[in-house]
Amino acid sequence: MEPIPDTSRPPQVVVNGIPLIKYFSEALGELEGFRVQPGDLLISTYPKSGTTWLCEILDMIYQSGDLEKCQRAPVYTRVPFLEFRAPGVPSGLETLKDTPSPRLLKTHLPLALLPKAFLDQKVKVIYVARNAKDVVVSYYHFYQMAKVHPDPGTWETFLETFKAGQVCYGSWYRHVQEWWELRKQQPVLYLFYEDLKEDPKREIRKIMEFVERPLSEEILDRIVRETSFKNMKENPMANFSSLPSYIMDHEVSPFMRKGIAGDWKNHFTVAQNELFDADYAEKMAGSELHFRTEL
Ligand code: PPS
Repeated sequence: MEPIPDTSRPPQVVVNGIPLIKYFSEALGELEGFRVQPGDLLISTYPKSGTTWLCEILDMIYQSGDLEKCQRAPVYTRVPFLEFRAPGVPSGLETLKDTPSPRLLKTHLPLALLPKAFLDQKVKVIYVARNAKDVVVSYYHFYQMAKVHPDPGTWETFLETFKAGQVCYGSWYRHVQEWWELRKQQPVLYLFYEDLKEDPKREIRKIMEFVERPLSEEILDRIVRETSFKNMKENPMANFSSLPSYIMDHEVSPFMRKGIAGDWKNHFTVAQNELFDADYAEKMAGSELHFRTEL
């Protein structure tokens, strides 16, 4: 068993009003002057919205469906996570030093904390959004297993913290809306987790078109198959099992947990659901965004 550094569950740190994992907040200084390269593609999401799924799909597209090449390293090395930092493992910026161009980059940062170069140089972005109810359930389990987060407390408390935008990365409501608005200024392909679940082939076609990498029907079918929840859950290069357990403890809750739309129904009480809907209606009033909470 690897030694467990005494670095577990540091309290979150607030930067420009946005709560963050303490270690990630320490990466922001160095990230500020981040230089983008021609051909960079940014994968942006609020946490627990299908990031890893999209990373795997994109790496498969970039490797023209070559399975062996996609096994070359864990997904967090193939697609560096910009603001990632944790004790005893390479940071996102360290990983980037060995990442060849054209690069796939991952972030959860809200626009206020995103390195300026991504906006100034209008880097192509693929954003995936997931309905808030499934996000908060997934996030609750993730807080329990990923010990870079503070203790989530009870489900009831966590739900309130989420609604108040006080979880790491702040308000879901703001995140999904501001990245939606960004479409007006730069190339952003805005996808929905529920659409990917409903018809992965249709959504992967959209992605291929956006990144201008057309592939054969046979390769497309292979990408759909290899990036299914079942296959990714069993794939050690996609399921985060290679991170030390003092960072992610899959025995508490696996990273690849359920991978469905509608699991929130197993967690929300009727009263919690009613209150959530009322608060949601206020926070999303006037938004063009419509989410499906079940399929
Ligand atoms: S993270 O830590 O924020 O980057 O997490 P993220 O990858 O965004 O989201 C994790 C949730 O996505 C589910 N997942 C998938 N669902 C369907 N199909 C595939 N292939 C897939 N891969 C990951 C994962 O199970 C997490 O959701 P929950 O609801 O917890 O199962």
